[in-house]
Amino acid sequence: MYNQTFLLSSVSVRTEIHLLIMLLISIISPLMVGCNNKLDHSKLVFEKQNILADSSMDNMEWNINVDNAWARPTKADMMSAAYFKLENYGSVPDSLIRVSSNSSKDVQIHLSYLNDGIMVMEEQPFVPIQPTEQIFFEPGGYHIMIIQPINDMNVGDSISFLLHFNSGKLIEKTIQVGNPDL
Ligand SMILES: [Cu+2]
Repeated sequence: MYNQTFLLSSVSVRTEIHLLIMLLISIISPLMVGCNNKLDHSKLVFEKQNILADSSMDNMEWNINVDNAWARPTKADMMSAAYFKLENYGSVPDSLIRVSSNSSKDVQIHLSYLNDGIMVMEEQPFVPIQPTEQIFFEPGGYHIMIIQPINDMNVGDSISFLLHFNSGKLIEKTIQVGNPDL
């Protein structure tokens, strides 16, 4: 009888312990899952913030502008030139590597300079531009050579150019024919 009672109580104690463990597990499990979810969620938020930070940094870092653009009037098939100020407002260096236009069969980046008192010009494979730097494309210096315009370029006309940079960035710029300062 004593033994039986002991056994019974022992069983009941074990059952209680078992139930207690089950109860604890049932309480802890959702907490653990909740905790994991929270970790995953904050990780996702962190990754998302990083992506946002990266893309906003990209925008902040690369910021090159074309201002004061104009092109010299000419007749179809007669060479002309386009001028502008290139300015790097961003924090990364880049290089202008090509300029194209559907208004001319060929467009080249040139540099004019004095050689033994004679003005010569040479095609440039690229024009590097550092952060905060301004590069003036102007008569007697860098210019965009419009080799063979398809149509007459009259004052007031506009020509669309595409500036290709080494970074892969492109600037599309519509340039007015005629110097606004003249
Ligand atoms: Cu030239």
